[in-house]
Amino acid sequence: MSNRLNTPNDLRAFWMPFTANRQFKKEPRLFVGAKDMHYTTHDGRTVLDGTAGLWCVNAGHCRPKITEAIREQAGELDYAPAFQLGHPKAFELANRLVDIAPEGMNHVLYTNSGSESVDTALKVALAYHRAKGDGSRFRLIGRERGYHGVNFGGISVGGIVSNRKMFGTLLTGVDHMPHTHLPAQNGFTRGEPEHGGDIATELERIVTLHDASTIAAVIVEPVAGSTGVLIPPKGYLKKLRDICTKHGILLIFDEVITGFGRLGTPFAAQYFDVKPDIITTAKGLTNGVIPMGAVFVTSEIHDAFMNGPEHMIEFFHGYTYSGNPIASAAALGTLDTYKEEGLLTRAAELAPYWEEGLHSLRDCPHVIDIRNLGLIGAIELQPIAGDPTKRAFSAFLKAYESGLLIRTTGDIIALSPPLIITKAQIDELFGKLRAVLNNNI
Ligand code: PXG
Repeated sequence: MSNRLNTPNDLRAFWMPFTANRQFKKEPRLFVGAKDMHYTTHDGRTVLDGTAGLWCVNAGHCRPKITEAIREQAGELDYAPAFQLGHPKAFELANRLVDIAPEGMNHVLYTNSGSESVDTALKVALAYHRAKGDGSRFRLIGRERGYHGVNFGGISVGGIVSNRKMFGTLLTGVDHMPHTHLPAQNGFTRGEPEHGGDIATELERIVTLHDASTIAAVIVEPVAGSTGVLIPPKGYLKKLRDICTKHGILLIFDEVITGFGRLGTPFAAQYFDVKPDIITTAKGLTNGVIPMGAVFVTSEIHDAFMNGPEHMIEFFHGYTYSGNPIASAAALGTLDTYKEEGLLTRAAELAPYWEEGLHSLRDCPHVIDIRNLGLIGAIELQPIAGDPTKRAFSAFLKAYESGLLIRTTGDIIALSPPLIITKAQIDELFGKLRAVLNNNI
């Protein structure tokens, strides 16, 4: 036996993100290893990953191509300045990304996270209008229940109250469209809901209120994830596109969770056949292994900046780690893995089986709704009266004890397994979840 200490002996210093810190530190849950579909816990148990980490490990864990790419790059070129200098892999990666992106999304800016991708996209949108001499377009429109990360731009356009209310005035000039969740009409829908497509016309009302000439961009998640999985009603995204086009407003799809195969196409824009002007990504770009994000823009947007003296910086924005060599290598290894194993389209094959398994839980206690699309699933539970979130958190703890990783938000269980999951593992996942839901939560 090695002497390696798998359990840190003091948990106080690390203030953990989006975590019930006091509960966790009383009953720690640590992962010390992972392979393919499974984690290993500090007490030596195996846990089936029903969430791809945090919606990011799309190719499964510790995949050899990715590990090897990182190892090699670390020994060859560890860091190259990101401003006024470059290195080959950042360019190679951008070309590979453009190849799988919706047609016309020909340029990529790099970031280190989804939150940075969102703030980058909002800044590109504002600066684009200004570069075109249309600087009166300063407003940004988000949506209720939207999640766009935790930086100030993202929480301003975001619509999750607890992520906003503690943080002052946020960005000014922001408005929100209504969310699309209609549980009474659309309960237990398989795939895209029938009702609610017309909610998109609320954007017309907002445009009328503020006047189109003041609005720079609309940002939405094509499928809202963090709020508890809201699938867009049929026709909704197409209507948003039409309204934005009509009024010269940029449409941003935040594809931080839908990007890289989650719906069975490389991006949700392709799944819904709706073309945004900007796409934000992160997570699956490097399989979650190294922090990295990418923002895709059309040639029209990019080209609007390419004027003025050639020695001048065209866009005053970027990060020390934009296109970092090790992150770029990890992303290339990830894209190789996705390609070799057909992972960017695999969710399309598995989706019907996934849907069947998920909806078979309808008869379990406290289940008030089930929703799904691609390899995403959500089970909404009836909250305990006067004690919201407790029932789902209890399900999370019981699932973890039983060897299954799920995510919960409010009283909603969200599922998004690695895209390598097998049918047998789908059965195992829903079998374990059924036992949890039946276990007095
Ligand atoms: N946009 C969207 C649509 C996201 O889902 C972000 C931006 C921010 O990404 P970063 O990399 O800054 O965290 C996200 C992140 C969950 C969960 O369980 C979702 C996210 C992060 C952590 C947990 O729903 N989404």
